[in-house]
Amino acid sequence: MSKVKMISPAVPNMPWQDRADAKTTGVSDAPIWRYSENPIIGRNPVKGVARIFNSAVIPYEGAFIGVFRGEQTNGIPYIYLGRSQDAICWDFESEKIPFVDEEGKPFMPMYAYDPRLVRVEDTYYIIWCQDFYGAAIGMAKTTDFKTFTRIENPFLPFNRNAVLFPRKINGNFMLLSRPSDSGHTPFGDVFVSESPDLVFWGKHRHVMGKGSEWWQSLKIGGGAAPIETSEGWLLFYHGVSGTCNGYVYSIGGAILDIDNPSIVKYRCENFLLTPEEWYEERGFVPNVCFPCATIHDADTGRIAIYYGAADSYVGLAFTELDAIVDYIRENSKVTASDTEIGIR
Ligand code: BMA
Repeated sequence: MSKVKMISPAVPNMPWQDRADAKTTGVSDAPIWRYSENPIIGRNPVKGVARIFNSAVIPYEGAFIGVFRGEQTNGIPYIYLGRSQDAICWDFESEKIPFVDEEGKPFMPMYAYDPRLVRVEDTYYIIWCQDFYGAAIGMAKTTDFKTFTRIENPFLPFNRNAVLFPRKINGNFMLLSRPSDSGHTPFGDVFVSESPDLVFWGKHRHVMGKGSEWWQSLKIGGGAAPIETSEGWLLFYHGVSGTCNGYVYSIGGAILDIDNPSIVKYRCENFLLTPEEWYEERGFVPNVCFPCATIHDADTGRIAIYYGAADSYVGLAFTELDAIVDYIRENSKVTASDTEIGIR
């Protein structure tokens, strides 16, 4: 039983491997380790799909379901549905998710990438990046994973990395996002916006900016849906370093205030995971660890982090709630722009 309480359902069948059994390399002393059988999804996983990465999974009806960024062989990314008994071996649908609009007519974005999957009350929401006269946030909902109804884009272009909170806060849906440009965006802070109905969005607040630490000094972006805990919202996000040889994406950790998540309580100055293994360092885009989801069990405090690796594979890493919260707190460095309410 952990000291810090996780406020979410128990998931006793979640994937897990003890640190002692995992193959852990480490420049990092963070309490996080990779699954020894990584990557869990290799190349050419579906006919016509060259790579799956940056994908999100969730417990569903005693097993697991997920939305996967599938880069087709023509180079255009779309979202594919996958199912799994153990959240490690995945079976994918051969066709991309057939969205419909609110009138039931087919809707297929020009492209769709980096999906997140979040349950709020009895509905599952998929949030991704799609074209809206430039890179913007797409959104859809489902209750049965058969009908996927597109909701209108929440924000103007350009924006990416939208992550919904798993419950309403003070009666409103809350969405993290990262305003951007329509290219490879050499800047970026995380903001939060709220909505009573997923149609009208406002009360935009700055959550946290790129850090002075070099691993996150170019830009940051929300990662997995925040995990509700007795210490606040535990957020795994990505931080980017702009080196002379390209961007390097690492995983960072922060804890946001439970009632007002624009306030950062703790933010770890060290990365938690950075590209070190072959599948993170070598691929379509080298040196990328890009978290998009966690599966976590309230009874044990175990957390499995799903991350895209080198824009080519999906990797799995594990941590425990008490240890990761302690590590983030012990190594926390927050700035005035982190701790303020985020309105100007
Ligand atoms: C970002 C996004 C991610 C990708 C990353 C590294 O801008 O497009 O999908 O993983 O770049 O290429």
